[in-house]
Amino acid sequence: MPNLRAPLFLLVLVIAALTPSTAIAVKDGEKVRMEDQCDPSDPAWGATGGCQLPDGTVSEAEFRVFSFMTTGSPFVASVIGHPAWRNNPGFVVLPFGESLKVTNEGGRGHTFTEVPDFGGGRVPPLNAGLTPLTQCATAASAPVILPGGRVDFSNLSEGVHKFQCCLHPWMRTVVSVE
Ligand SMILES: [Cu+2]
Repeated sequence: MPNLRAPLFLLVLVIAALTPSTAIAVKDGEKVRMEDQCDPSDPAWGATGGCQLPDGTVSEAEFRVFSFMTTGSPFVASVIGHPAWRNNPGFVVLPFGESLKVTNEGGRGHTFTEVPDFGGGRVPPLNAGLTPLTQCATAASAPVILPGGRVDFSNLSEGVHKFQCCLHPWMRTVVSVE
């Protein structure tokens, strides 16, 4: 069998080199989009501000199933909520000195909060066993970015920064400032 190690290694290098330009869709300089797919025709979203998307398809009941909130569903000791609730992309390489622009393109409120390590947010049923983070505890420490809202992080130090949503703690982005 031919030794594929060297060609595979080269392929990985090529993919790694291409990743920043292909994985990060930049619109008006934005780097991360917070997304969801709430269905605006479902009144169940109403209690906490409603759903402001024109065309989302996920009912609140479907969201609950993915978030292990349904009564009687088996508890799963990992935090994997509804996959449509996500930060896109989940990994960003940011040149030092460039600002990190984040937009909420979903129909629900989200936070984009820097944390020392990923953990639980401030909605206990969505934490799936994660310990709530103090950084997420209040609206003052982790303000909600409403649908259509933007936040801009400048002067990020070199190194790895972890950001998550304090409402949906599986919405995560790692920013590597280089
Ligand atoms: Cu969120």
